[in-house]
Amino acid sequence: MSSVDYSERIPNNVSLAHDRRLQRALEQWQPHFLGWWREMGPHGFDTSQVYLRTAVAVDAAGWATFDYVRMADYRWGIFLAEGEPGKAIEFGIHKGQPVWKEVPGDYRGALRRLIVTQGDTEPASVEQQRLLGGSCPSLYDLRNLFQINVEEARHLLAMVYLLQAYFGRDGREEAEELLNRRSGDSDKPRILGAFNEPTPDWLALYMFTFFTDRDGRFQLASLAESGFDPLSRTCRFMLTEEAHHMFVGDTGVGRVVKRTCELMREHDTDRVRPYGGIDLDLLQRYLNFHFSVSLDLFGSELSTNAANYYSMGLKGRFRESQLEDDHRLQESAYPVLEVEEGRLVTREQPALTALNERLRDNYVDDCQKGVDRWNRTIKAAGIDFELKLPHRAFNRRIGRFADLWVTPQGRVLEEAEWRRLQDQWLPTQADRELVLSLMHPVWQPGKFAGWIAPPLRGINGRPIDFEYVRFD
Ligand code: BYC
Ligand code: FE
Ligand code: FE
Repeated sequence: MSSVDYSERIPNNVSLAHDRRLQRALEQWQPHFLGWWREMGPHGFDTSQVYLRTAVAVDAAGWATFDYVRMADYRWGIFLAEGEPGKAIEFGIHKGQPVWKEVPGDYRGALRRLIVTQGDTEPASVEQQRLLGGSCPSLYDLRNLFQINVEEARHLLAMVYLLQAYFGRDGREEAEELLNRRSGDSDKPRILGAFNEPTPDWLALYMFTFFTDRDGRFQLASLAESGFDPLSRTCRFMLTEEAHHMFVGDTGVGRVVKRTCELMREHDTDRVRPYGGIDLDLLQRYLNFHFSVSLDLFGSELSTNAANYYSMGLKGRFRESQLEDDHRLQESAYPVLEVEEGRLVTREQPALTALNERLRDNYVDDCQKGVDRWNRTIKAAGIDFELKLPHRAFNRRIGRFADLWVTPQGRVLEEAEWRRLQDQWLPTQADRELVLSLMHPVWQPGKFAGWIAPPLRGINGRPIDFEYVRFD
């Protein structure tokens, strides 16, 4: 493997030391990035020592180095997964040609757009989670939050590297803009919808990392198939980090479910609010919200953008190389849910334009597995309740269902009727207040807030009562 130069300010395996132009661009950008991190990164923990995983190389030993790090001293690196000699483009009209080491001139705009959209989500999530440290349910959870935050900031750097190394002046301008937009800002919002929604509490964080980081997983996996080799290799390495983000969401929601079930059993009631718990109905409403806004992130069901990205060889399907077809899709069809005279029906559509929907299908299947795990916990507690993914047409803002008023069960209603019932389906003001009222920080090692169960095990083989964060 290529060696990592530790002597540099930015640990990397991209030969930064030998690229003066890129160095200069990054040296300009880096202070702005650090300014952004101070202003918009985790609030109030600059001097804390956090037991973090830092990537210092891309091999098994280097990508998961654990140690205490002062938040203010964190060093973000630029890493690409190892290249494969002789690699060919897997799909689209250039299938079989060698992968590109430079940006193909004709596709420059499309590629830049994909990279900017991906890059924009990373700092957005950090901004959304900025205040959560102050209400952590445990030091274990606090550490996991910061792990995610530093890695999302690294993902920003990963996209900025591509912009600065391969896109010249307009790439540098885009890199600056990534630091200028702000989640939820009315003048300069983040690009995609879900990244402008607030993440005001830890239940929202777990739902976000389960549902929205999982969109990240599927988008990154598609970009990892790219014929533009630097993008592919960057995304491959990002995916290794992404797994932990989804783990935090999966186990986070799972632990809330577990605690709720314990309280239900102990007090023989499904009304656990008086006992400091979060009821299953409320969990379902949070789930409905986060699932539906995350579905929007896949774009329109039929999209010529998606078709073009694929044909150009820029963005593939999930696990493209494992699929058995012609990898061009000019002739094939794919079933897509549509609206006809106010009814939902499935129709065959050209597979190329249906690629967003196909990726959304892969995503929904994966989400269902997590929901099944949570339901096993509920069942094991002897409780008759099932969490469910709402219908994919429910509460959508993007695509063909955006103008439709669909229930979580998939029934199309009139707007007024839907609005009358929406408090059953989406988090209410009272739900939000209840959850916020539970958000008191727990700072003692091994202690957990009363609304969430402890995890099964600690991080990196450490015990659950390990001092994951030290305060000065
Ligand atoms: N909100 O042709 P269409 C992650 C726009 S998450 C607002 O259907 P396309 C992470 C669209 O831009 C992964 N606007 O869309 C997770 C287009 O705009 P124009 C992020 C939206 O292009 C947690 C118009 O609507 N990565 O990493 O086929 C924490 C028509 O769109 C939305 C990527 O997204 C929306 N939800 O597909 C941290 C990968 N959806 O042309 C990080 C890169 C669509 O009218 N992005 N629009 O101005 C893409 O591949 C595509 O841009 C999309 C959209 C899949 C997002
Ligand atoms: Fe990310
Ligand atoms: Fe993530």
